[in-house]
Amino acid sequence: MFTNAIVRIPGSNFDAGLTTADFGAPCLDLVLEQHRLYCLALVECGLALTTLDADLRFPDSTFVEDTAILTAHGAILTRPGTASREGEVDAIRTAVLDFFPSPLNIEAPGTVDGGDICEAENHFFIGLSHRTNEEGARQLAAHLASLGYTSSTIDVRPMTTILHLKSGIAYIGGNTLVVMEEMAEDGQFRGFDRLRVSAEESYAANCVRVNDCVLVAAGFPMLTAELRAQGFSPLVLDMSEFQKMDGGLSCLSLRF
Ligand code: CIR
Repeated sequence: MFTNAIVRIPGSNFDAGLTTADFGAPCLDLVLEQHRLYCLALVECGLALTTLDADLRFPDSTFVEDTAILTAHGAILTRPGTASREGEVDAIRTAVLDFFPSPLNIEAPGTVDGGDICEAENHFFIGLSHRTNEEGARQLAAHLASLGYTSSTIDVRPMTTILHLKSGIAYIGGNTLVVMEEMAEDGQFRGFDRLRVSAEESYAANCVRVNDCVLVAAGFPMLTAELRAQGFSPLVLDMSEFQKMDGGLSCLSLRF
């Protein structure tokens, strides 16, 4: 069960963030409205929110997930793998300190984006990506081990359609992984029940279990129906404006 989440309001320069998507520029009014509804959904799921003001120094800073890994046993502040986002961590440290008195850190030359880290019970999958490098993964694995967790790496660099590991997988509890078709046969997932996401719905693989609900992006009816059929309770949210900036549901909050 999660009780809290940290979120950050998108800035007026949100459209100046990084993106590889070709869906056009985000509409700021819609960005703010979708973010408001996302926050409301977290509250409906029982979370108390720490809502940080927009930080115009960092256009991507609403994607707070990339800056920290918050676990039941302790926190790790990351070192994001792209220069324009490195400074976001200083800004998030204060909020994390309110809940975790002595967070661990990823140090240079290691880089880790939280979007590459998928927790499945007491095991963490660490994606090696164009953001999370081998040294970052090594430091993170050592930190996680010191907190009592196991971990393993998955190389997502050959997968050109995803930015982070969690763009393609989500652990939603009950030994169940939602996984995009391209990754579904990875040997590391063999012990899990797998809900496969077809190529045309692959954006929806980035869903998020929050207590009794699974947040799912709107516009992906097959996954939503499959979740329902498997006994999960999908809560559907429009993510169109965040998708334009390569963002998904998980990246908009740090849940703990
Ligand atoms: C970036 O490229 O860093 C942002 N525009 C999107 C980050 C998305 N984060 C995530 O999936 N965890």
